Amino acid sequence: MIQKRSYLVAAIAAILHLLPQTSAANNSDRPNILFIIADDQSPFDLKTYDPNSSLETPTINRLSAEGMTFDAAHHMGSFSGAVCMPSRHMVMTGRTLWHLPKRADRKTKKVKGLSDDTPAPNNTKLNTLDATKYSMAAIFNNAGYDTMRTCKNGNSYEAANAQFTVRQDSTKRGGTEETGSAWHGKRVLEYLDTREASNDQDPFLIYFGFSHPHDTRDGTPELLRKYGATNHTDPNTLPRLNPETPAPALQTNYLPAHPFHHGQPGLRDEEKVSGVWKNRDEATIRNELGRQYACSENIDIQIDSVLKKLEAMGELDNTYIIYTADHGMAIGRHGLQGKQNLYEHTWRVPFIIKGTGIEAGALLETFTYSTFCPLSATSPASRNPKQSKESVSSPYSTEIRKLYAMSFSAPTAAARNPVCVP
Ligand SMILES: [Ca+2]
Repeated sequence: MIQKRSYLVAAIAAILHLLPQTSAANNSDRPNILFIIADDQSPFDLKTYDPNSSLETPTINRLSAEGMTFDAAHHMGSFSGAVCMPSRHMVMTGRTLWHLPKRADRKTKKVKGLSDDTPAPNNTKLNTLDATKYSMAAIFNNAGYDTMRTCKNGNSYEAANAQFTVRQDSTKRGGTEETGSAWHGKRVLEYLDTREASNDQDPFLIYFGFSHPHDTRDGTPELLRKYGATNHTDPNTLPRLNPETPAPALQTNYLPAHPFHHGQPGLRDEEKVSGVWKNRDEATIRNELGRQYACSENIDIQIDSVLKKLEAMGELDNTYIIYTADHGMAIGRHGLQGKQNLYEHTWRVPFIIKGTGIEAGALLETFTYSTFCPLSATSPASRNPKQSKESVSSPYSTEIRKLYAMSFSAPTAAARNPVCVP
């Protein structure tokens, strides 16, 4: 299953080392960061990763053409069916799955008597972490950045989320401007308007998160029409495909059922997603793909609005833009529906970065995990001393590890736990 190798970790380091460090630059020289994260999106939905996809995302395509596309970014799996949770912890901390703060330590309070410098392999109380110091927004705050976040609520790392100085979180999975992705886009635009009005010259980190295309995939009427889909709500009937507006074709790896049980009886994503439930027939899957694409194109539209605003402000060229998702998604591939499996469509993620010093159109086949590295905010040592030589994807690593491991809570679908790659 895993064939890509981490030959090019050093290349990531080279990209990041192009960026100015805190002590050497004044605010006007320091780049802004726009970190965009979708919820539940397979990279193969995007033309960037599958040219045969019918999803139209011209803005994301342009980011890829003008920036660097990672062709083998993965999330590390999960200890439970809530894949979002560990993924977003990893994003917020730069830590691997093995070093995430355990459930009891997800608050800012540290475990008594346990040092942040205690090496993780010998630390039986894995893993304390002070989110007020060692999480994304905290690091950027301490480096003099203004930090803003919009995203869904829940299934995330609350102590880290709380470090953003401006926060507009709400779960928006509806099919209107107010209830869907446009809501998140408007929060970012408002924030930029405020900065513009006050002539704020501090660099910014914006965490631009979306609640879609995670189900329920209620697209806007016009985008649903475009992708031949309806917001199907009746579990007792199947959606009807409109022959005049074809829904997306089934994927080449679609199956009407998984060849063996996926390992988690009653799993929500495989049995309870509105519009799909346990159905795996062609009409259901193609309709759901149409809904997924409608939601994803809406995300692309919101990103375009924000990039246009940055351009109008004269900030676009000084902004690093990262596009990713917390994990992938099946939607019929291999007869599965959810994110709790270890196929490439699900544990790979889109990962694109654009900005000064990054070669346009570059493709990086590096095997990496999509942890977000704090560009320019501070030194890696002060960022997180425990992690600096342990992360397989760390751009600061000086050597490539010979063993990768990832996990899932059940022998779901494709592989057993753990998967090791020599
Ligand atoms: Ca998710």
